[in-house]
Amino acid sequence: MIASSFDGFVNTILTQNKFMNPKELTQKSKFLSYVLRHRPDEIGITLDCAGWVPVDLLLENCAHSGHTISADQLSLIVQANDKKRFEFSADHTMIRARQGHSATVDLGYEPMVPPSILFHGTAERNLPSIREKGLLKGQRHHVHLSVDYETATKVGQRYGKPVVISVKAEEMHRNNHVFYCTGNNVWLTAHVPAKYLKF
Ligand code: HQG
Repeated sequence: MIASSFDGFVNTILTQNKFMNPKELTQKSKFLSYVLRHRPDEIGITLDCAGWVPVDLLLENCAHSGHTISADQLSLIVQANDKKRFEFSADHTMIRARQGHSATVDLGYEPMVPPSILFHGTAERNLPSIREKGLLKGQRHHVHLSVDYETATKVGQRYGKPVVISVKAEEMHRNNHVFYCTGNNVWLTAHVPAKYLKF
């Protein structure tokens, strides 16, 4: 995991409460990403059409599959997660991942007007194909775009030497491409044709 204020937050919690080790927290957070975005079936749960699952059921089934997470730990993961990957429903009884799914869900985001430029971080080796085909969503439901260069660099670093590509989002929007913004400021769109990219 990328070093961030997350680690600082966790260390504070540790010093105060001594109930959670940062490595364990990261492991549990990764496991939750896997289950809530990709494979809920692995622990015998089903996401509703908007990606939500009851918190009680999630914790019970995590425990049964050998990945015990307490309610306090879950709250900590949701609050402290560096990218705010998860969210609780208003009454705290349901939880979902905010984006990044390969499982079939409709997150219910409303179309929004994007900023004029967005950024996409990728690995250098992907450039020839991106120049030809534009940005493709691959396994996910959408192409993921960042609002700033730094975040896009971190995203690109996950796969190799990072390169940041600018996306002419406003122009795309004018030409009827639809954009969504998640609660954690990641912008989503179905496809970015190469003509809207600036390398
Ligand atoms: C690349 C993380 C070749 C694309 C991040 C990327 C993000 C192409 C990879 C979120 C291509 C897909 C999503 C083309 C796109 N030819 N390669 N035509 N079009 N690609 O992980 O955007 O930590 O599915 O550049 O922070 O990297 O999971 O998408 O390198 O917000 O919360 O294909 O996932 O968030 O990789 O990352 P991914 P992404 P989390």
